[in-house]
Amino acid sequence: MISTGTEKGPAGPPRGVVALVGRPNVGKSTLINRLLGKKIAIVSPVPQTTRNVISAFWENPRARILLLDTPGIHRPHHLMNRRMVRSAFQALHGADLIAVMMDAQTGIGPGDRFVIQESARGDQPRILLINKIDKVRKSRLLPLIEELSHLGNFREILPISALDGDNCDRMEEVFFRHLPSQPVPEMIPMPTEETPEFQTAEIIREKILFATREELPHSTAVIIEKIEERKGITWIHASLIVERDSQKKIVIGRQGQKLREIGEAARKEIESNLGHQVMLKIWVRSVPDWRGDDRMLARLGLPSGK
Ligand SMILES: Nc1nc2c(ncn2[C@@H]2O[C@H](COP(=O)(O)OP(=O)(O)OP(=O)(O)O)[C@@H](O)[C@H]2O)c(=O)[nH]1
Ligand SMILES: [Mg+2]
Repeated sequence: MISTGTEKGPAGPPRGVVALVGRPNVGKSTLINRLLGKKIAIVSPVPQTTRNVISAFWENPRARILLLDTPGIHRPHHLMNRRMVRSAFQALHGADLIAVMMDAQTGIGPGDRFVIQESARGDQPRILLINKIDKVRKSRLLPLIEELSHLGNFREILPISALDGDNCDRMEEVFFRHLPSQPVPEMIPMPTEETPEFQTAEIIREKILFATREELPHSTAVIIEKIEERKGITWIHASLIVERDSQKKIVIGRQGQKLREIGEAARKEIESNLGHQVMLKIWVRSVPDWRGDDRMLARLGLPSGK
């Protein structure tokens, strides 16, 4: 555990925890990467891409903000999904400022209403980010903002595009305005993204999400068994977990082609992050119902409990 500051003292610059929450696929991870200016969270067109709360300090001269990216809030059908959603709620309830995000293109659905309602349980300030405005006409956006202004009692509503950066510079100001100006005595979990195992597993998982379709993205997980340095080369041994042998065949592909594609794409990105040669070995294992398996979920960094 680390502390974002327990010291007493004169009012300082704004500091605190900002949680980004919303339905799956609205663009939370895209935004956190943009704000930090580097990739800390994987992004894909597949809903439920993010499975863990991912945190990173957003340092700048005017504020010290811990940004939390969270799993998309959805109706869970597996123990894994229940834990994902619970961790998103924990992040939300522990935050000093809640940024609810929705997708301008899809408009307000029952999932958004649920998130808005749940985010209002505490007394923290909340802002609403309407994302993907690059995809909608102004004539559709204005009535949407009007409708939302009656819905959630938000301090501010900000239309943005996390993809092309439109209006994202204004977000800094919005965060500064609504964060407490006193140090916040808040204990938060150690940022998960800092471990090389987590980062590496996520990069591999991202490549799987792009290389597979239908049920497979949701039925796969990646576990890093070992990372070792030998003569200037990083050796990574990873297990790619699927649920059934039939899925094993798909992810390996004809003559191993699909798995080679996934491994190659992941290795290139890991090499570019590390700045040196990487050897990546991936074994595919089938673990029936791993999404309901307590030990597996613990290895994947999901919180314990029902
Ligand atoms: N056009 C457009 N697409 C966007 C924007 N922001 C995100 N996307 C796309 O939306 C998809 C989902 O983005 P993510 O950042 O993974 O969404 P998320 O909310 O983190 O999703 P989960 O992790 O599943 O909860 C990706 O294909 C992104 O490229 C945006 O501003 N405009
Ligand atoms: Mg995400």
